Amino acid sequence: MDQSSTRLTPPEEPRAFGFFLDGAWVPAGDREVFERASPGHGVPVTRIPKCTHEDLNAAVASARQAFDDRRWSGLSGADRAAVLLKTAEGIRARAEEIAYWETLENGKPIAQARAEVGGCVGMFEYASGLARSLHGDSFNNLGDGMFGVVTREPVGVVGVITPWNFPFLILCERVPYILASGCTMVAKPSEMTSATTLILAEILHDAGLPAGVMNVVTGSGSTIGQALIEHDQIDMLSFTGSTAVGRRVVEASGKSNFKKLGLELGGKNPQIVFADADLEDAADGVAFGIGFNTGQCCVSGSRLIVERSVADAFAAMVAEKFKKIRVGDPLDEATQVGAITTDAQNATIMGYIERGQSEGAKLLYGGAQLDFGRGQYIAPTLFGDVTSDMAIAREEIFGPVLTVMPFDTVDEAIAIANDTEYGLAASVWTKNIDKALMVTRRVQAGRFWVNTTLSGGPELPIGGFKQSGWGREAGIYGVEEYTQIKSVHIEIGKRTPWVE
Ligand code: TXE
Repeated sequence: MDQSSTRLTPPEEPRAFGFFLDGAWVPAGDREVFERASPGHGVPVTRIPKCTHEDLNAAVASARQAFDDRRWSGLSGADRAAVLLKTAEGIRARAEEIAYWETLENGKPIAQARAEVGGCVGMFEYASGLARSLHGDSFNNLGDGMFGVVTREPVGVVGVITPWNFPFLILCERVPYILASGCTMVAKPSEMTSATTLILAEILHDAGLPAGVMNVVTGSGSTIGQALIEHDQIDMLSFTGSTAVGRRVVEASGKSNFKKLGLELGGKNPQIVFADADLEDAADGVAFGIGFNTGQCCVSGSRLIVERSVADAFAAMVAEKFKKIRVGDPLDEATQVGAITTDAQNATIMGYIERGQSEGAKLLYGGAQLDFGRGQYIAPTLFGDVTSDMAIAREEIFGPVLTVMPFDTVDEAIAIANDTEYGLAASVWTKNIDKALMVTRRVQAGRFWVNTTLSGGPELPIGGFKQSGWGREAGIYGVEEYTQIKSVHIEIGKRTPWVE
């Protein structure tokens, strides 16, 4: 990595990683290796081992042993907090390295990657407080003969499967909360973007996390991922990815040990814009909501639902914003929108753009690949004349493609917003408090934004309604997900005999 000049360049040679087992690196050895090319540059950047089933079993056994002997859950919250805080420092110290590899494997702009890493420091700092404040409850109202206590205990060994769109951020929305609760874990990142998960394992180790508390296995979803979701020594599984694989996770849990599940799946998220909104702000927010991370966010605002009286003018304002977005080399500081992360995703997005046109939608802006000589890029794309039966209006495209649908009444806006199997996120733009509250109450989504979009932080939980998932990550809610509750009944004084 050339850090001396302001313009970063891809590495000369791909960086070879091992995987992380029982507190130590295991080199790839004679295992097959997955070579990942940077989607922004088309050159190989990392080499990641394809773990075997034996590797996975060893990782699960290590996490199991570390949980069962209480080397982590038996510590005080203060001791766990100390490790999490030291990890936050470690991430800060290695922030530039993490952002660089994240950008190379994912294709997101380096400035964005840096900001995400900063956010992850905050996740660890916030979760360290939760390790100390996590508590149960007591019942002093059961009569003089009984005292009741409800304790929270860590669920056990947690499997964490993450996707390629936010490899480090999504991981850090889970790991500190899992560790704060006292659980141990086995993480499996996407085969496309494993580097920063492996780096985090090393940072945690250096911060004093006991061996075996966090293990990382690398490899494909269909082999190692599938074995992890079926594993009967995994007590809970946190899965983030497609709804199709989410369904397999539910089936695997039912067929194995009924492991507890946390699922964050797809979204087709509405942006509702009323004529009384600050339209300049709204146009900027809508462009950000679909342009950010090239629309490859589960919470991307991919459906613009706009009041008819301003619909055409507002679509023109959004198109104007699209025109000005700086798309290009992810390693360039000034880039706002980078490359499409995988070849398959690139083909999927271009397929939807073609389908939108063949189904009769009107292409208002974009719609084409951008040629920068290397890498794969798609222009932010805007479709008008969209009807609710079209695939581009219903299916998660996971790319920079925005559809516009007009509405006439508040009820109609809410009905269009809720006309989807998903319920991950939604935004409303209006200066009218009644409309804002009505829409916030009635639109089914786990995250809601009023006059903004895609904001977040460690305090507020993340998760979906309907087919967007189960459970919540982050905040106090996130740490509680990784606990189970025990009711303790304590008799006071002499027992009333059953047998006289
Ligand atoms: O996701 P997958 P993919 C959506 C998005 C995208 C599509 C496909 O629409 O176009 O999914 O992306 C692991 N058992 N989202 O193929 O396959 C896999 O290795 C266990 C939305 O990348 O769901 C990776 O670590 N694990 C989503 C993770 O699951 C399996 C974010 C996600 O991969 C597995 C990502 C199996 N059988 C994609 N198969 C969002 N909404 O945030 C795969 N995996």
